[in-house]
Amino acid sequence: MSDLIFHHYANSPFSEKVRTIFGYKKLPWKSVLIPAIMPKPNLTALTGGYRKTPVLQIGADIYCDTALIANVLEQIAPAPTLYPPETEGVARTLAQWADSTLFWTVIPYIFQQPAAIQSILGGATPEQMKAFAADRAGFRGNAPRISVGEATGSLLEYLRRLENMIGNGKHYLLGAQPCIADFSVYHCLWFVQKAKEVASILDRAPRLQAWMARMAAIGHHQFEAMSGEQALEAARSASPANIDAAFVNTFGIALGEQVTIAPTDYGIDPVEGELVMATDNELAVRRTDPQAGTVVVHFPRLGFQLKKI
Ligand SMILES: N[C@@H](CCC(=O)N[C@@H](CS)C(=O)NCC(=O)O)C(=O)O
Repeated sequence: MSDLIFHHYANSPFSEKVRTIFGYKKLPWKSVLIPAIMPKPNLTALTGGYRKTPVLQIGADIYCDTALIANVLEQIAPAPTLYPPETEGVARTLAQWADSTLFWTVIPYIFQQPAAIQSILGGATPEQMKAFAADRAGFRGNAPRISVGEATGSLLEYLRRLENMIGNGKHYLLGAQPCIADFSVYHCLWFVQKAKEVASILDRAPRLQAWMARMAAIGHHQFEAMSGEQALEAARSASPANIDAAFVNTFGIALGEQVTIAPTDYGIDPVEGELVMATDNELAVRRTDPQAGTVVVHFPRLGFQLKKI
């Protein structure tokens, strides 16, 4: 199997979701550390403009967004599954809620409390803090803007609901084993835990804390460092995988047309290329880049907008 090349940084919650999935599935991976703010020249050479963290690369195939990355890892290593059949629909829907609503409750809860910012951006100089704030101001796009009071109240209510899902011998959110929803909720609360000064809110949910310890114990499995240049070389020297998937055309745009694909929520930088794939839950474009060569960049359908150029 080709290397699983993972572009991420340590303090990124969505990266922690995927690192923990590597751990759960015992998949070895290559770790490419990327900057937390723009510019990210090696990454955007691969993606064609998508800048969010993390991104998974397999040779000349580039997978954006952790909802899709989780699907890809499930195909590579079906056991243990992230989607037990009896709860797949509810698990995917709960994961989608956590990756959007819970995440955008946790972010203002942490970043509107100056003491907490210190422990997340610990060691950053005032200039770096300023650069981070300026980067994220542009990045936020359509993400909800809520006050710290609203965020605290919502988080308390969400913690009560999540706490209610664990217990009576049920060790994970939807059953005896973790599913995709566990990984999506976990990365959000992991970020709260890291913001030590405001993490005591989690003490209100002791069963959930025990669940967090079980999730943390999964670990990240084995990984080796790789440089951004080596990752570009891996893309250049590979060809994108053959695409053999039914075309689901809900847009009236044909395969082979030039299109852009962009997130609809935040970090909405579009990626331009030739539409080569549209399935029930995945879109992909082929593009050629001076540094990365010809790559296929894949996105989930949900949360992304396709436009004909
Ligand atoms: N829907 C995306 C969300 C990813 C996301 O919001 N990542 C954050 C970091 S955890 C990000 O991109 N922050 C800005 C950056 O890293 O440039 C996914 O599931 O991958």
